[in-house]
Amino acid sequence: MGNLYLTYREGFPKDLDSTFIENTDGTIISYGELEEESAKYANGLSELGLQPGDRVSVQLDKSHEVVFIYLACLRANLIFHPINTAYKENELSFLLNDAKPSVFICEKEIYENISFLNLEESISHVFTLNPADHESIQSIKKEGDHEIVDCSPDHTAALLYSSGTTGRPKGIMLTHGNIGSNAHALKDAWGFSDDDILLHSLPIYHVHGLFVALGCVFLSGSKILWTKSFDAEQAIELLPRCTVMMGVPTYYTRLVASKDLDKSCLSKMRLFISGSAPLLEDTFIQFYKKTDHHILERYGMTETNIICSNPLNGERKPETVGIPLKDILLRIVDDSFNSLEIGEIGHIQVRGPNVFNSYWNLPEKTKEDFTSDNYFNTGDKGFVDKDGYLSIVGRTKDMIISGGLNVYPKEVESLIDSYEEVEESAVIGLADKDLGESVTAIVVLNANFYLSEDDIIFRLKEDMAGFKVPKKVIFVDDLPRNAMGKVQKNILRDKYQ
Ligand code: MLC
Ligand code: AMP
Repeated sequence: MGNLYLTYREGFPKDLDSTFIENTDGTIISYGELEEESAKYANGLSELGLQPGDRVSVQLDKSHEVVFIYLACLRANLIFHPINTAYKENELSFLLNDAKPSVFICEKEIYENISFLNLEESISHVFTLNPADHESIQSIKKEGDHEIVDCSPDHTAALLYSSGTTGRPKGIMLTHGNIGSNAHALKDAWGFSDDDILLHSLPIYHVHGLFVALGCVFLSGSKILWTKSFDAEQAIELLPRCTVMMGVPTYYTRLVASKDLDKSCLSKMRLFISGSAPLLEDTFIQFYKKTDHHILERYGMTETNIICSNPLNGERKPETVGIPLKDILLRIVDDSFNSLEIGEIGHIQVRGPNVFNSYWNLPEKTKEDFTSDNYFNTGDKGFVDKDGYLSIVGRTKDMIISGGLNVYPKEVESLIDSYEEVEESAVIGLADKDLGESVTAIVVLNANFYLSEDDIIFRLKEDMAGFKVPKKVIFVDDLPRNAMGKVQKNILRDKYQ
């Protein structure tokens, strides 16, 4: 059987009373509860009439209950579709119209305003999570054993969206095999055991918090200290009880900036892992000075899960993301896809059991992103050194990573350009100490029109998730263009840095 739930369950501790999650209010969720609750939800979802392959879309604040629902979907071979809680109506509406879920579980505010979402087809079952609500997902739970649905490793387990250069989000279908094989590779690479206690402060609607972190824990039967979000002071209070932490680079820059971080609170810690965005050498060095720990940096993406990692034992080189994980092939190629030598910069392509098979309903786009010998074009550029360590030096995709979240300039530009006062705009990322890159809009106004920075930010916040909204707006008379008429963003970046 290729069902990912069974893969995970092999790692659960023998004693199912062992703690899986400890919440900050002290409540404990055991592995036994995880089994039982996920079975109850799976029974309930099946009784609603859902069939393997149907989507369950979830836009909920972080809670252990969402993990139960994720595992329930795996058990019943339904496709789990987590949605960023920051998404506004327009963004949510696009995703739901595209994914066409049979079940949508959301916060009460969205539930009560579902009619504003302009759904092309109504969703059969919409629930909240709060047991006090009339339509709570908790009400569908059914006691009793649940027979895990047989499926192949090629069945889709999860649908995660990432935007693209066109600004239109693409659904990425990750299979039971993709997620399971990567979880095994990571558990081994990072030496997870049932002695581990992971500080889990990441959101669980992305690969990092959902598959990377939870996968290592499930497969090793280890324990999680679970926080709603990342707060450096809270993390410093919890770290004395932890052995491993995972985070985006912003978590580490915030920890380094805190006067309370020192070696005395890290007596049990064995490993700090960073990913989702570049970790600056300065952060790596400052963190080591304060903690005696070399942060382990790794590289991944939604389409591929984790590709490369610095070693657990061995040299962790700053500004590299290490070597490919077990069974993953990586190559650096030129524009004509010829393989390049050590040290030469080119496009990063990957192949392996971790790589997704196709985009949701976008066969042409899938074809475009894979080579004839089935390597996936990551859209990242880099080189490999003599020891096989990969360094990422840029991207061919126009994308900004702010605090570990991707922002696609095209999406922000399209919205700004839709304002009648605006002639055109260019959105760029500028280096930022806290967020890595900070979204910045360069705007040309139409003659005789006026709009302030605050006006633009205020309007954008109405229609898009806050993390995409520029932190700064700069007004100019025109945008620099090359001979082909393309806006030269490198000139803008150099000028405004
Ligand atoms: C929140 N805000 C951000 C932001 N996060 N702005 C820019 N970039 C971000 N990442 C804005 C909000 O809109 C809000 O704006 C204000 O900041 C306060 O919100 P908050 O939620 O209180 O912010 P904060 O707690 O400081 O969050 C920052 C953060 C968080 C870095 C802790 O974004 C985070 O946890 N990021 C991790 C994302 C992640 O898991 N990425 C993994 C992707 S998977 P206002 O104006 O309304 O006040 C992947 C694959 C792989 O990439 O390799 O792992
Ligand atoms: P996402 O699609 O949200 O999963 O983002 C994946 C992208 O994040 C990759 O294609 C890289 O551009 C970037 N990324 C992830 N990890 C790292 C890292 N350690 N260093 C640099 N970039 C990274």
